[in-house]
Amino acid sequence: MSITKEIAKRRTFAIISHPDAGKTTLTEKLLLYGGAVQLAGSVTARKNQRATTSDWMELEKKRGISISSTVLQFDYDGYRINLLDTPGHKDFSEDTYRVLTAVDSVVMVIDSAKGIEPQTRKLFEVCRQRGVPIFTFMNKCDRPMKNPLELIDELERVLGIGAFPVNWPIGDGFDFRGVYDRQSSQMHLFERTVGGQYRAPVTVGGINDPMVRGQLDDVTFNKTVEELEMLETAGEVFDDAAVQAGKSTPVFFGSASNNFGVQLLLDGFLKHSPAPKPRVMAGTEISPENPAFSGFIFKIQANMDPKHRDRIAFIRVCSGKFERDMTVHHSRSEKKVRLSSSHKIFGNERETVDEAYPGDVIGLVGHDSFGIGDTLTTDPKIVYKEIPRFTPEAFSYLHNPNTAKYKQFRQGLEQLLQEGVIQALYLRNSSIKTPLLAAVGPLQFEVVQYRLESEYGAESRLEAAPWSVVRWLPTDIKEDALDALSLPTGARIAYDIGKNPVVLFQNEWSSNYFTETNKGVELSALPIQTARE
Ligand SMILES: Nc1nc2c(ncn2[C@@H]2O[C@H](COP(=O)(O)OP(=O)(O)OP(=O)(O)O)[C@@H](O)[C@H]2O)c(=O)[nH]1
Ligand SMILES: [Mg+2]
Repeated sequence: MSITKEIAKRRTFAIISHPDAGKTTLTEKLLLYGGAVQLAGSVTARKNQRATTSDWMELEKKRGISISSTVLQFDYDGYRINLLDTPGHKDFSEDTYRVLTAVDSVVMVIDSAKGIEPQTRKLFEVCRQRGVPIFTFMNKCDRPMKNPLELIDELERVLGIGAFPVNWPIGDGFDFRGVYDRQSSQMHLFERTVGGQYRAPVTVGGINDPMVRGQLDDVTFNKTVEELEMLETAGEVFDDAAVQAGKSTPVFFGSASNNFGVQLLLDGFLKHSPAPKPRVMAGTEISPENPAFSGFIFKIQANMDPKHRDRIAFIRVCSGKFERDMTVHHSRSEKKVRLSSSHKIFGNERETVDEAYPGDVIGLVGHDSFGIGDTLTTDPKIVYKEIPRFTPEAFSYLHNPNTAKYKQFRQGLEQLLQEGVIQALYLRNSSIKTPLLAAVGPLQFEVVQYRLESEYGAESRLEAAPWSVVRWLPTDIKEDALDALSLPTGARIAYDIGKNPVVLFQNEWSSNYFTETNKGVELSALPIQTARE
């Protein structure tokens, strides 16, 4: 098959939203309908029920929330799908935002009882800035929900985007019966299955089909017909170009836990979502058909398989063809490396892969020098600069209470830092050996401690550090200029992982005071992206 055909069949997308809207549940159901699992697991798996493929980490199962993004590659209906489930909690947003750099479109999940929640709104903004096409799934229609017309209006009003309902809910809450597909003018009435483990049996028919009519009470039927008429009079048409440009979102209604509307979402999404497009690199476009292989690492995860205890670097292929054993240029080390251990990833399962094409996410094992953001390519002129970094807002020292386990502690922490689970800062002129951890949110500390213990057998103790604000100093500032700075009480100079100097402040006020007393020294609230030598 030609590379053009291979590219055309790739669909690489992330599922995003505010916590608890049902991303992981929907992911599992897409796997069920996509034929990648035979029996759907559940996020809150009880006895004799399996857990979801996506939330495979121990802590995720325990807490019932997603902590880390998951890659799932599978084939369905002629497509090769690379699906990425993301955590919704804002403390893990670094991971989620990195994933957004690696996908070509997103499915935004909304809890129909709640409408657009704050984290969804933030993620939406990032997608809009990147021009990523957005598909919307209005989930949990099996619960008392907001009026669907209001939900559509909310999308348009709050997000300032066009919204086109592709299907429409029939009833809601306990009386939620299914959805009306506006493209084929067919009613899809579903039956619930125990625990939603299997596909929901469905009856499909026209709106006046006696079989369909016989299954609906008058109130539900009349309400649906009325709403559909209102939509028709509004006269909006599905605008593919607007969807591709991220200016309009196709909206699907359903219930992930009950499997209602999942098939329609999957098929509708595949039909209208984009295949991999050119990537912009320093102002020039790199087409996926470019003969040079290129891609960038957007995620690193260690210990995914307790049997192997190794680390996987996830790379998104952007151009050319990947072949196992090929030799590529590694941007960070500027060295040539041979990629011999490449894998197709499905949750925490892996399988050797011999070739991959633009859009694919593959896992590379055995390269300790690979870091998040690195480019791998056969054309050293290609260097992607995609990965965003975040300003930490929580700071803590991490102590090792057990000197006998010093090695495990050091090793584990080093590994987790390389994964980007958390950031670290190094205080200037300090004799303290305890690392200062810097997080976007405090749940990250918990994950570090839990993983140190479960994956490296190392205990740890947190001690709150007195700062809450970090600001970057100009990168070209000299060491003696650092000595000359006038620091407010409690402020300290430190270095980030790229050796860029920062100032830690107790509060915003203190940082403003610094700006007034150190005229000409500009502080940046955003991390400096490049490393200083
Ligand atoms: N009633 C109802 N509950 C649902 C539905 N879909 C998901 N849930 C429940 O909502 C809760 C959260 O679901 P998850 O799939 O873990 O949500 P998530 O968006 O992945 O959450 P995070 O990854 O932690 O942000 C779970 O208890 C699900 O069983 C649905 O269609 N109806
Ligand atoms: Mg989840």
